[in-house]
Amino acid sequence: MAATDIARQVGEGCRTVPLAGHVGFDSLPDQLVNKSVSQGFCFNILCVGETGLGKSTLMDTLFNTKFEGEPATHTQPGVQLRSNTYDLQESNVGLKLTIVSTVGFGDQINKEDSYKPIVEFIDAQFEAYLQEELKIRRVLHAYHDSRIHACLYFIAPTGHSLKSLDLVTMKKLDSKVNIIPIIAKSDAISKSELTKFKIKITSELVSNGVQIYQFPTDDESVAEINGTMNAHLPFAVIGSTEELKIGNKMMKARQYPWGTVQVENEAHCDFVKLREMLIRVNMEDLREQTHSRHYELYRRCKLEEMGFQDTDPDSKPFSLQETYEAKRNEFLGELQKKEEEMRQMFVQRVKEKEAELKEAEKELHEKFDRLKKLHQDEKKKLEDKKKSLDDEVNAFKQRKTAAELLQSQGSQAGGSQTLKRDKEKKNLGFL
Ligand SMILES: Nc1nc2c(ncn2[C@@H]2O[C@H](COP(=O)(O)OP(=O)(O)OP(=O)(O)O)[C@@H](O)[C@H]2O)c(=O)[nH]1
Ligand SMILES: [Mg+2]
Repeated sequence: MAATDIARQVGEGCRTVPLAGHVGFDSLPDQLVNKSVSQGFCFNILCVGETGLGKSTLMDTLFNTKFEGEPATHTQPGVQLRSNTYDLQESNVGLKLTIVSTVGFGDQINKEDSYKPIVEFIDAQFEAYLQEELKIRRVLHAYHDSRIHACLYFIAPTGHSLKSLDLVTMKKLDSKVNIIPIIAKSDAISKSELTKFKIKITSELVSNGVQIYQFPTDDESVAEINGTMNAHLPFAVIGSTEELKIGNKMMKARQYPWGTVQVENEAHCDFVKLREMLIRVNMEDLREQTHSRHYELYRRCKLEEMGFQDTDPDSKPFSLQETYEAKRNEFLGELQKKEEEMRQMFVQRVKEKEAELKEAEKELHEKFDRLKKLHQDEKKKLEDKKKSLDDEVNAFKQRKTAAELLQSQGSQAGGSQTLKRDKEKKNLGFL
């Protein structure tokens, strides 16, 4: 059968055929569920908030367990991120949960760069996934996906307004991660103040163009609950792992000298709303949004940065291979240009060095000539001196011979004449 015939059959003219009996492909969704359950799931939460705002306590309360983690000091020189992964099991569903928490956030005098380590961390997880995706032999099903699915942004319960650090950080993160803002330690704020605080926060987020995560309303089954919950954002939460007996039930609560706050009481705080929205209703949507929106954006920017395009300047489709070849040619051209430049530079250097050496040789010759002349002058002077000394020696020898002659004559003439000889010696310069 020709290829065009096949296309016609599966395309517009595709017939609906009634089945005569049960075939079994209605079990496909079950197969999918079984496969997913056996593979397990992963969910990664990032908690961003100032030191001591109750991040660890809230995570412990949410997952009903005690995760390890030391409280941070307020003396950190910069912001860091601490990541821990846990394997959790509920019924027959396994969940690989990663909790990443900021350490030292908001503790520095200069908070200008506080958002950077967080952005870098999120990007690093995207980059790791992209690298895995680009591998020739990729094993994405076994890959531990560390991309952040939800960012719980802890707002201090000031009852006033958002701090500039909060606005700047959320603005930098909103295109990279699903931000769910929460008012931490909301037991510190009165009911009427809380209502005003929520309105203030929402209006500040809108006026600064910060996009927070909206629970999806396109799926009918959850549209109503999600729509209602969107209106409750930011959730005001309280965390506690302490269980107190209230009535005849043990409940998570915080006890104060004046009374008790129940974490799971919706009249006291929005903890239950957060748990429902984050875990029970929208966990899959958060994972999905991370992949289809935030990761997709990162991937697109990264590939464009690397020079890949889907279309050429005339809007014609441009395949990956064409892009690769164009890039390769561009690279080879640049390499050749660089090589030529280096060759030219090398020739120029050699010429300069040659000129330098010639100059040095000339200087050496001049120095040699000067020294030679100096040496000749010196030699001449010494020869003159030697000659005058030779003359002196000769004159001395002559005088000596004359004196010896006189002496021998004197000894013959007798001692009377000694005086006279002495006188003559003196005249000759011997006495
Ligand atoms: N009043 C009140 N106190 C809370 C709440 N949640 C936690 N705390 C207390 O706040 C203190 C700090 O809580 P942590 O959970 O360690 O805070 P953290 O944000 O993890 O702190 P670091 O990891 O050190 O940045 C502890 O004493 C908690 O008991 C809350 O909702 N309300
Ligand atoms: Mg902590």
